[in-house]
Amino acid sequence: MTLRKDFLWGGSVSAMQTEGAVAEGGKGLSNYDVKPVKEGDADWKVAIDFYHRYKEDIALFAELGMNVYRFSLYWSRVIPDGEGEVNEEGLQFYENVIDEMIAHNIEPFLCINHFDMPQALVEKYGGWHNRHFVAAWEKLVKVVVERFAHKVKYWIPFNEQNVFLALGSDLLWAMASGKPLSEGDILASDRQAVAAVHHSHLASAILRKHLKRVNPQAKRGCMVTFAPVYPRDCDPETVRKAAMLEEMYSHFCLDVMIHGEYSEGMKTMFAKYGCTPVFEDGDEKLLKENTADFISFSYYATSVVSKDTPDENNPFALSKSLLAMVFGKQEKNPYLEVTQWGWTIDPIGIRTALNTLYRRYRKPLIILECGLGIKEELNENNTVEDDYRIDFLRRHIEEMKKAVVLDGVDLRGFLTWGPIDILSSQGEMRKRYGFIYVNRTDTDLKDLARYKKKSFGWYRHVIDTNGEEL
Ligand code: BGP
Repeated sequence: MTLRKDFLWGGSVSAMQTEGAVAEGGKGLSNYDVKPVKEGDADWKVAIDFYHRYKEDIALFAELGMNVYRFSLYWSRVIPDGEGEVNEEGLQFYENVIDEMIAHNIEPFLCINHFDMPQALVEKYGGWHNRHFVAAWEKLVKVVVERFAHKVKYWIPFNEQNVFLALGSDLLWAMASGKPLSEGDILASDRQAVAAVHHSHLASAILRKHLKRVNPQAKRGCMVTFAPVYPRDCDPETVRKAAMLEEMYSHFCLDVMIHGEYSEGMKTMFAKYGCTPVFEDGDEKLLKENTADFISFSYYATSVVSKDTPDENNPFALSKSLLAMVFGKQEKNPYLEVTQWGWTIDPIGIRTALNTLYRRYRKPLIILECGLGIKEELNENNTVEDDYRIDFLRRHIEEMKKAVVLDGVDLRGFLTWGPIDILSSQGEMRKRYGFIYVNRTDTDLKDLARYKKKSFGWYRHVIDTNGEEL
């Protein structure tokens, strides 16, 4: 048994990490345009200039053999103030990109929202904790679905929807409130975070409802980041804590997207901490009737918890601390190496993740992000000998295949993060994931020329052989 013949091989990106042209084509201001830039990092103004170079980039993706490309929209390019007039020029840009992909036999995979928000909405309503966002979202979704539902087969509403609950992180700044949360009242913040996540569930269901209406054949998915949590030792208390963290971090969200309701455990937790989400008339039905057909997820690293992991009595604090644990500030796993950014390198974890998700939900899965972010420079032959990337991906794909062939997981695709070098989520150009090198640094735009790395030929061969030859 091998991978399906129609297996999806490709790459994922987001609008703000690639497009640039932030003040062109009628685009409105987004929260990223006003986000303070850290000393030494890039800003989002040019990114990799995909807005002007999409034809060249899509031709390269086709040469790489990709049959799917996952991208997102800048909300403020489609509706500059978030809820008013539609910007036809912006919509047309996305239509051109979609048509270009189709012309190259690349399936467009659309993520409506990847952490960006029109700044006008942020200033008016604060963020996703405010239900006004749901109404504005419905307008965006109607426009996009009516325009693209017959061209785009794969749809997800949000990138890493479970991260909405990760209070205190930079991401929440971008997603849930639009500005740094005030220190202090944990419960108030939790209430906001739960409200934001609840509104994101309603928004997801709204997307699926409109897709069903316009093109019932469209694949209606959901997306989370999934990180297996390992107990540091076999003390039952540590094991319990690890399981609870995984529950709080990922399953609380997937339960709603797949079953259309919160688990009993979450309802009890919400009640205990005074965070029960507010349901209006029709919400329950909306969630129940518009669940996801497939689960997609990002996989980068795994984490370790010990009995001493703080805040054991406050599950919300626990889930927040998970992000920090995954991304570097955690207990070391003595069995694993870490990247330059301190993320564990754990190929076996991808098999564990696939099994956990498939056994619990029995839905088709798509790995939507995976990859190695590393500092790189062009050599004198205008390439990068990135054997470490080949090794990283080879080991992950081997374990992924075991999940399919030996464990029977229904996996439909594997997309790497950043098939071309792009800005990192924090706005760093020095953290590169691509098979294609982009000639710019954090602070010097240079000529933005594209060069193939060694891994380009390797990934092309993997795709050509449908993962048989790694
Ligand atoms: C995910 C996000 C992406 C992305 C990726 C890699 O969490 O979906 O936006 O950038 O992680 O993270 P980073 O860019 O920080 O290395």
